[in-house]
Amino acid sequence: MTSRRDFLTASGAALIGAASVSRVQAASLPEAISQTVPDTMSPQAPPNGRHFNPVVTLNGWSLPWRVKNGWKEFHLVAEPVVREIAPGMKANLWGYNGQSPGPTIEVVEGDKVRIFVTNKLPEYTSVHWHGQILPNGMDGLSGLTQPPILPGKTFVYEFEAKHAGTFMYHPHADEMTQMAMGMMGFWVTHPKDHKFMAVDRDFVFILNAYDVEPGSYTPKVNTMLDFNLWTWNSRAFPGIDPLIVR
Ligand SMILES: [Cu+2]
Repeated sequence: MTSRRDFLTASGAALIGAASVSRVQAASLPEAISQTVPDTMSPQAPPNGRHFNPVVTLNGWSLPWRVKNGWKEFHLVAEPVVREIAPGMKANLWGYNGQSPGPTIEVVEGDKVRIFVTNKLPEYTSVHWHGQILPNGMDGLSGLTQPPILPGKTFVYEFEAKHAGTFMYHPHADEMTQMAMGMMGFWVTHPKDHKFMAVDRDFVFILNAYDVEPGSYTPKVNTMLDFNLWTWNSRAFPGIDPLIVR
């Protein structure tokens, strides 16, 4: 799905954003693919690597990767996004690669994974790979296991996907603001044996909540309980797609 022309364009864009890596390194960043619509992407058979049965992300999508020297490389971009919560209602959220939730990352048990995270937010961020067994320095807790990723910078996470399961990723940096603004996404580590507990279709969705006052577009991030929008993957009726198994 990546044309050579698209790749060159994206590399150019990455050069501007990735101030912490040299121009030579930036030119070798994987393409930062973005999604402009809240559509449910049909599952894509993995183009390389070991086989798995891809999940379907409700009103979302899975992030393409490239393989480089045995590592699966992804490029996440933390950024402000406009998410259509339902037809006729758009919200100013924060997310990844154009949407909230961010794209689903799908790997196979035992994969070596490298994720480039570029920060295009107006403040620092980090990514915590919730539930993964990984080296402490890759755990994404800004101020504790790493310095925060400053605006315009790119941080590289590397670890092996040790155990199969459905997980999430989210910032550990100004958490109350960033998660209330929609920063979250799925991580699915498929079992080595793709026939293990096989199902016809595996859907991933998270129930999240926002407080967006009528007439406004931006969530009130200090709201703790009195949310007025209960959403599935940052999407509300009648915008939630049906779960089509076959
Ligand atoms: Cu967590």
